[in-house]
Amino acid sequence: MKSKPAITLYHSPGSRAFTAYWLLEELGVPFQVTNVDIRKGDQKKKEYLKLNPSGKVPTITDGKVVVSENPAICIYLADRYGYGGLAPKIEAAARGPYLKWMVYSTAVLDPLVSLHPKHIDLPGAETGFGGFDDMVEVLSKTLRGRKYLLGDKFSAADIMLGSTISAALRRKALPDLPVLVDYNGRLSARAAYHRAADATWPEWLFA
Ligand SMILES: N[C@@H](CCC(=O)N[C@@H](CS)C(=O)NCC(=O)O)C(=O)O
Repeated sequence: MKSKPAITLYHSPGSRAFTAYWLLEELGVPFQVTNVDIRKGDQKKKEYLKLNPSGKVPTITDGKVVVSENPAICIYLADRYGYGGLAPKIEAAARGPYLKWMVYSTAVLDPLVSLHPKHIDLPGAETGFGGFDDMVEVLSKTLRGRKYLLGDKFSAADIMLGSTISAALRRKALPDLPVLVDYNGRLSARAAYHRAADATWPEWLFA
């Protein structure tokens, strides 16, 4: 008899849970998916709030370990199942920028691409996440002439930051600059990205 995978991904179609799904596909570890339909309010049910009091997806459990917040999930999974591969080792020079981009993805990029399309552009110096144009400049400069965030080596930071860039480009929440479009093209050509997209992006979302 096959044993149940240790990892469960709490997931809703067409959501930020795509990021964790993509990483799990890249890592090639067995996992099971529990659907938490955010459009039906499942994320606010008592049982789920015990796992993630914020009432948001994704969350993962791995045995007794419970992790929510996408960058934390990515850091945890990549360290545990891809250490030295998708996660640079602690002593590697790449570990610093790796962690920086992980945090940047939801501390800076996510709020800016959520607010900018609503024409909410606060002065950069007044917020922790800074200005939209500065963020676009930082990303463009970083990715210019570079295959991935850390250079030639693809890492879990590309999954974390790249999935946010990918979704933002699709929603036209980021300008379609060649440097961003090309980067997104490299990421979305990956087989694991496709498997995650097929499993998690319903067609009605793009209708
Ligand atoms: N900061 C969270 C954001 C997660 C998030 O915004 N999830 C959305 C779906 S894309 C959600 O669960 N929304 C349902 C709700 O807030 O009721 C992370 O990085 O994991």
